[in-house]
Amino acid sequence: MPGRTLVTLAIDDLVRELERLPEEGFVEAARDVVHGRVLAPRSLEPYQFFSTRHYTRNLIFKNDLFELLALCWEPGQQSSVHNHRGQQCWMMMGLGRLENLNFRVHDRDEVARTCRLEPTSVIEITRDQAMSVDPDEPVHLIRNVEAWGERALSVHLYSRPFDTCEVYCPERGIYMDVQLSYWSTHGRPCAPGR
Ligand code: 2CO
Ligand code: FE2
Repeated sequence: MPGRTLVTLAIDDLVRELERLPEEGFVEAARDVVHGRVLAPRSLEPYQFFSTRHYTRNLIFKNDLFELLALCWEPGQQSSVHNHRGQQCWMMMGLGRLENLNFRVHDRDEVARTCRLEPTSVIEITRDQAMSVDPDEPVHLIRNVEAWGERALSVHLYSRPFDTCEVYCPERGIYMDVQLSYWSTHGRPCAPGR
């Protein structure tokens, strides 16, 4: 949000700040927090796990109301096109920057599990420009543009937590449910040596 003074804080302080927010009005208050803060990169070191295979999902904190993850992206890595199960999603950068591509879903057939995707907007997420996923257009893809040649670490806030999502194949016009998993939780790898 232009014109706003950004406060730098460590990830633990962000967790504490979010934990203090009341359940009622959490979405509005969390959006203000996310757009008004810059994360101290060193505080994110315990959650930095990069893989050459795909981006990694690293759990920082979870309760009934929200979940906070660090996602680590090598240059060229990207997510699938996916949704968030109707939950809110905000993203802040800890390291580097990412590109967000939004899609509009047309002709969704819940029985055949088919739809058509229309690309709509592209948004760059930077350390001083966090992003809120638009609840009216929640299907998106995130990528770390290869030509940028820089690793990225993004912090994702979800409210409420979810552990499955829908993944869309634009070329085939289909979508499916996919289970989400963690690479590490609270700084400890889930399956060492993967
Ligand atoms: N939602 C994806 C995930 O949790 C990352 S894209 O940003 O929301 O893996
Ligand atoms: Fe997402």
